[in-house]
Amino acid sequence: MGIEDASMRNGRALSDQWADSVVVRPRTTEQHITVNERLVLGFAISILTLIVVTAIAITLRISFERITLSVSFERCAAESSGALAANGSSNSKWKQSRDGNISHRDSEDGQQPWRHLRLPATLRPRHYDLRLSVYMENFTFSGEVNIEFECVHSTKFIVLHTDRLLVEKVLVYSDSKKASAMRIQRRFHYQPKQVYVIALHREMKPLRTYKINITFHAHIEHELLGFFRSSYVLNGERRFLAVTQFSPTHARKAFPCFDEPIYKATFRVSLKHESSYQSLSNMPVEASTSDEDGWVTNHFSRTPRMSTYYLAWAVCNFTYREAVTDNGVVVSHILRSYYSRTLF
Ligand SMILES: *[C@@H]1O[C@H](CO)[C@@H](O)[C@H](O)[C@H]1NC(C)=O
Ligand SMILES: *[C@@H]1O[C@H](CO)[C@@H](O)[C@H](O)[C@H]1NC(C)=O
Ligand SMILES: *[C@@H]1O[C@H](CO)[C@@H](O)[C@H](O)[C@H]1NC(C)=O
Ligand SMILES: *[C@@H]1O[C@H](CO)[C@@H](O)[C@H](O)[C@H]1NC(C)=O
Ligand SMILES: CC(=O)N[C@H]1CO[C@H](CO)[C@@H](O)[C@@H]1O
Repeated sequence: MGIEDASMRNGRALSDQWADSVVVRPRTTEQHITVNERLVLGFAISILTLIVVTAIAITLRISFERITLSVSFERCAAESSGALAANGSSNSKWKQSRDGNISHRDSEDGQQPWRHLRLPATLRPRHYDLRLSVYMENFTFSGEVNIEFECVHSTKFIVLHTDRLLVEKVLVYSDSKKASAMRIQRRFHYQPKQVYVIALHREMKPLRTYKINITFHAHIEHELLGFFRSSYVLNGERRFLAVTQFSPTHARKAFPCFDEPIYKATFRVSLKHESSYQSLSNMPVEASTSDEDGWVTNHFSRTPRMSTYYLAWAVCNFTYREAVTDNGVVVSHILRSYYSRTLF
């Protein structure tokens, strides 16, 4: 099956990435460092979990997608009720629609596509260019995403997922008129459905392609969802790493996106971070640039067409020396053996 082949390839690409970055960069200091095997296993397992969950998700595609979406929406509704309390009117409307008053909700949906459980099927993303700067010293990141999408049905609204992201700038371009940005009537975050809505002055037309540029920033939370941080102790020193867990619906916590499995697109990711850290993603590094101030930007090559929850990256501080355990077992070998047990 095509998709499963892709999943194999990606698993392999990721593990090759690991192997490369772990083995290729020897340190000059001959310090003998031992690694807590629990750390190594823990990290391996978190990456493994991602792979396994995505593999399951692909196998059970449609049903899984429906179940997890509704589960997560139920939970998010409960979580966001506090934030919503500030807005009496929208809160009561939202509750009404959740109570199963379908006719009431449907009559509103005509003009307000952001109230749907699913994204309106009016736009289809094709490619994402995602640039992130990761600040490990204060656990924040800022990013810019450029999404190329096709209009399927005429609409004035761009509705895409965001959660916990602070959106700054938004620019929309039509491919036919590259020079000027389209006028935006209003834009807002609609938390009950974890979407960001951009209402344009003029409708977008079917079969045309458009581009949207969004800049945003957010915290790297200490929680196993989205783009989150974790830590371990090495030689009595606490070290941090930041990794992703996007399955099933958490990519929206890392960048604005059409975060439903049916919206498959290609992704090009670049990660900027301090040079004491390394970064990994689904694909190999295509180019790497360093600034004089000790920051590195890794540009990863374009992924195959895939769903958002399949994207993964990590910013960590493993080096070759650290990767060798007491018994001389190399981290990449452990990772490899995990992959081979699950995937091959
Ligand atoms: C709350 O209501 C005000 C005015 O009615 C509106 O401007 C604002 O966007 C609403 N906020 C949310 C979160 O719905
Ligand atoms: C649904 O909403 C309509 C209009 O707001 C109301 O008249 C009706 O009683 C509601 N039905 C249920 C089952 O709540
Ligand atoms: C985090 O650090 C970066 C770089 O030092 C800075 O640009 C950013 O504003 C900081 N963010 C917060 C929330 O302090
Ligand atoms: C990364 O590891 C190196 C040694 O391998 C260490 O000197 C450096 O302080 C670490 N950086 C961070 C941010 O933990
Ligand atoms: C006009 C503008 O800001 N364009 C940017 C959109 O995003 C891409 C990639 O993130 C940038 O390369 C463009 O410069």
